[in-house]
Amino acid sequence: MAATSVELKTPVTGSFKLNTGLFINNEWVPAVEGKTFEVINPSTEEVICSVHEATEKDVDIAVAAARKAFNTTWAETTPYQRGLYLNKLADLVEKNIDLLASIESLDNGKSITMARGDVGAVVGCLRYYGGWADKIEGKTIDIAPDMLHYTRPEPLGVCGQIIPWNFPLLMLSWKIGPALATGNTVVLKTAEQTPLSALAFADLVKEAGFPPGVLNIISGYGRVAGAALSSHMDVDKVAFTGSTAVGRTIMKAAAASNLKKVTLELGGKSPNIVFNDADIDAAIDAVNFGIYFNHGQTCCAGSRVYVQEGIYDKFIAAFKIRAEQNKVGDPFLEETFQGPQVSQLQFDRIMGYVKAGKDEGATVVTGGARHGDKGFFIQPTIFADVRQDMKIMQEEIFGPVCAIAKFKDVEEVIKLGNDSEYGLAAAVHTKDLNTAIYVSNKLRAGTVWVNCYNQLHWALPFGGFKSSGIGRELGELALANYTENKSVAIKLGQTL
Ligand code: TXE
Repeated sequence: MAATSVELKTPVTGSFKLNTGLFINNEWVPAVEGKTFEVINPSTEEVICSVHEATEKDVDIAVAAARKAFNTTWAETTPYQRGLYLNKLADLVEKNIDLLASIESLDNGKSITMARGDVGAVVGCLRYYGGWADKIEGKTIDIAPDMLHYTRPEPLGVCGQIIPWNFPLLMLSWKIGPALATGNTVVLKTAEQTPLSALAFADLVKEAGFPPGVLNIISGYGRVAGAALSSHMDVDKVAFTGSTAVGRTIMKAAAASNLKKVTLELGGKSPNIVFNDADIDAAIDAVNFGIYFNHGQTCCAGSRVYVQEGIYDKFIAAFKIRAEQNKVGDPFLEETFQGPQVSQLQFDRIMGYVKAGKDEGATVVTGGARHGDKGFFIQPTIFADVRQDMKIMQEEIFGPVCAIAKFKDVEEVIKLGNDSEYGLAAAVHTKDLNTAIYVSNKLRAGTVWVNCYNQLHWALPFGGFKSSGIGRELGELALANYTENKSVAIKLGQTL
């Protein structure tokens, strides 16, 4: 049988032990079929370790554990106590910030400073939803004098949660926070590219005192464990973040099985619009952060940049200088801004888009090649004079590749901005309040930033219009995606 733990080392933490089994019922168990898979360090292309791979049988066991907890211990836990557990977990995450951030840098390749930022946001998210746990209220509705009507928001039951590799721990917190606060139990499957930080996190779940089975975390492949979760007859909801193609598959599986509830947070191709009157230095910082943050592996990346004609040439010249200053390299160096892409597959996909941009005749302003000769590093790349019909303007690249085009006026840029199957995010840079509000209102996107970019917060709902998804995560709105309303009507005046 494969070992269920491994000794790892990072420059920040030194050596530490990591459990590599499946976390079910607060225990580390091996996968039933004994399968494992290798986890690759994207900075070196070397194997970090192997972890246990959940297959259908393991998903059944995890779902049964979650169901039992839902019907027993978790049902008997008061909302206040649920909040305390989430707060305790947040405290433990905060205490272990260096460990968790280092594992993220090792496995995902994001810079250690960014990874610490992610873990800080995990803490905030868990505390936020811990705060909500005892504030989830129904209504009394006055309908008739001889009746009492009230509503109860009740938990859905067992939630399957499938997360991607771009923000492994942060996506986990967005998913489990509202689910656990509202009294659900969870089976969460991490992305096969980045299972490690969630394994370290699972130890903290146990330490925080959650009853066994409330939160189960499994490593595994999408087409095996992910498919088993989304088609499971005893899973009441599936929450997914990932590609639009897989989102469609999950929805079909939900429909074909037990019509489980579905929330989806999918791809994007977000427009980032810069008007002539914008503060150009601030706009360049925002455009730079909008596309290159997390190596462009952000669903809301500002990957389509539209610059008004009066400042177009000046903007491109200044943005080139700014993008070339981004420090690309070893994620464990404090000054690094951009690490490697997550995998060979993602690297190849992105380089394919870079080639398509060149082939279709867009102008390479900077970058356009790999960085170094080892690891999945790509130079921050800017394409200018990109036509609206080019592949790099239409499709999600999910890498450090920015496509820029010129526009004349407000109405034209609204049309261009909305010319996408996606509608996750958008941004407007201008000093004119009227332009800012008018354009924000007209853009079909779940989030619009004005004079900033990527300003996410656990209290602010996030999600997509059009093919960018269904439902909202974060904020109070996420709670509704984890509860069912029950209406109770009581006839009064009778002896019970
Ligand atoms: O995503 P997948 P991939 C986009 C981005 C990227 C592209 C492909 O454009 O280039 O998707 O990335 C699980 N049933 N985003 O291939 O496959 C899988 O195991 C159930 C946007 O990595 O969607 C993983 O846990 N689950 C994005 C998760 O889905 C399945 C984040 C995401 O993997 C499954 C990531 C199946 N049949 C990629 N197949 C965002 N919105 O932030 C896979 N999975």
